[in-house]
Amino acid sequence: MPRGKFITLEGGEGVGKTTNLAFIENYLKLHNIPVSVTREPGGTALAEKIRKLLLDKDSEAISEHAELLMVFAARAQHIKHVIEPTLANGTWVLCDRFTDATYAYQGGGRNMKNSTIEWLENLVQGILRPDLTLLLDAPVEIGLERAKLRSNLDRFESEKINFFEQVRRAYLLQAELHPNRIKVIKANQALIDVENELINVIGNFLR
Ligand code: T5A
Repeated sequence: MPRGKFITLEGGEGVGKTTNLAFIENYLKLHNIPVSVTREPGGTALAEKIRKLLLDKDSEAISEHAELLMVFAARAQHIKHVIEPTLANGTWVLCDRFTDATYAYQGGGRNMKNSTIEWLENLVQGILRPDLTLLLDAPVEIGLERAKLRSNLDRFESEKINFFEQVRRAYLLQAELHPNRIKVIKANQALIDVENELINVIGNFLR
């Protein structure tokens, strides 16, 4: 049984990841590809508990190092108990955020060194990297407006605008560093146009 492919969906707050996840899942299923959808931080019972702690805006101030280690602790659980067994079983994994989010939020947003993140990435993931990453990109104000309409703001969403500008820049830098893996999708257009761009990129990947 061939190993499944690992696809990740990335982008700043409110760019439409959750909205487009279901669309991508259906598109893959239409092509008879077995796919399992998951998310980060989260994906296992323990990792979901860590997610809750990370997003709680009423928690005590979380240090940058604690935040980084919590993200990777959740990821270690997720990889061992969900991602690796699913891929080994021949099922594709479609994940809402992965380590590019760490480079964007903890690296870009919190100014943690990329070399530190890379060290943890190698420790926790070994050789595991996504086969394809879809980066939804939109001006920060648009994503935040959408996020505000949707629900109460969490601990990350309560950050200042400069934080999100740094997150966006770090994401785009990741795309420049990994042009074969990371495909940038324009997210500030009508949903149907976002979907068409996704079909284009995923169609090329399937071929
Ligand atoms: N985090 C995560 C780290 O700091 N480090 C890490 O390593 C990882 C993995 C997780 C948080 O954790 C941080 C980053 C995050 O802050 P999350 O829930 O995964 O949080 O991320 P959010 O960005 O908060 O997710 P959201 O659900 O807010 O945003 P989405 O999923 O991008 O947006 P979505 O699909 O919910 O859409 C928002 C609204 O916009 C509308 C939708 O209908 C919805 O109402 N919309 C559109 N409207 C018009 N045109 C379009 N094209 C639209 N697309 C969507």
